[in-house]
Amino acid sequence: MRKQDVIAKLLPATRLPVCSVAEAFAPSNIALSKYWGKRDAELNLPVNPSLSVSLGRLGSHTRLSCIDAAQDEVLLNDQPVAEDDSFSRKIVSYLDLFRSEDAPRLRIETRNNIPTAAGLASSASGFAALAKALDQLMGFNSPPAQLSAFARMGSGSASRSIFDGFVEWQMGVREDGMDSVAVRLPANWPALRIGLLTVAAAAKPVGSRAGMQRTVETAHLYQSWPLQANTDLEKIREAIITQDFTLLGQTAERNALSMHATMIASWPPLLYWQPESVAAMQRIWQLRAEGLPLYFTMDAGPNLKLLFLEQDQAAVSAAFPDLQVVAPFVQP
Ligand code: 2P0
Repeated sequence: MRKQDVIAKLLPATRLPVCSVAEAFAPSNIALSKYWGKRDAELNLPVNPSLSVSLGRLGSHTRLSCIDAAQDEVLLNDQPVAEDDSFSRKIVSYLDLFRSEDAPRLRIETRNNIPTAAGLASSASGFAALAKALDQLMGFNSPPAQLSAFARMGSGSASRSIFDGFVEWQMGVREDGMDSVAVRLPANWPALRIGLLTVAAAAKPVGSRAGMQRTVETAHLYQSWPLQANTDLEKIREAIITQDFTLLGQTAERNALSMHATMIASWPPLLYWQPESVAAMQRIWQLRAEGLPLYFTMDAGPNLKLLFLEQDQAAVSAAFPDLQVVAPFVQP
């Protein structure tokens, strides 16, 4: 199904702004049980459910304002972005899904306070903030599940960035994807810490979208991924409910490495790691062997996200002095 057809069933035919300015924030998120592979590339419907933790105040802030101009204006971190840049084109075609042709053009100002070099997906928080701001501007008053589905149409992982805390993106079974939405889990974990370890800042050669498509199409190993992902998600959920950090860390680390195994088994091979990534993994395994409860997860890039508890923060920071530590459940 086309995005336009799904949206046409949910929103009025005439879609015009009800106010001239709207703004919203959405957090970045780190998946503990990953999304990798689509069953529908048009609607970003996943092959498997995933579970993430949102990063509190690290994320994207988006402001939309109506302007008297022939074209939309896109700014990223206060810098104008050219109309033909892929970033601008993605945003404008996303907006076009939700507005009438004669709706006023918009200035779209996005600010990310995510360390860009850390390899955190800004598309997740970016599309979630855009979906929220647009919903206000147009007066749609979408319930959270609908907002999550709208964000997903921009980028799959954005469905999770609509919410704070632990978030599960249910894969759904419907053709229109309206049951493929995220929900917040009713649990907090104030002692949980996430360390952003930047080992290489270079842009990744293959983006997530193309990478997951290549994996689905070429890696035989991918056949085992849905089972692994479903099993891991259940364990992560249990770990969160029982606050079992060992189960959380072990499962998240193995889930990430299993995902990377399917990437490596693609053709041409997809290896997102740098030598420094492997050195960091080995250091973590060494520290763990010495008794430090420290685990990691990784996404489609060379950097690591460390998982540990508040009580071990000094020991972890001593081993990784440049670590940026996030406390997802602690209000700053
Ligand atoms: C995740 N990633 O669960 C996984 C783990 C990367 C590795 O979600 O094509 O940018 O926009 O739906 O959401 C990154 O994929 O891809 C991602 P699209 P997206 O966090």
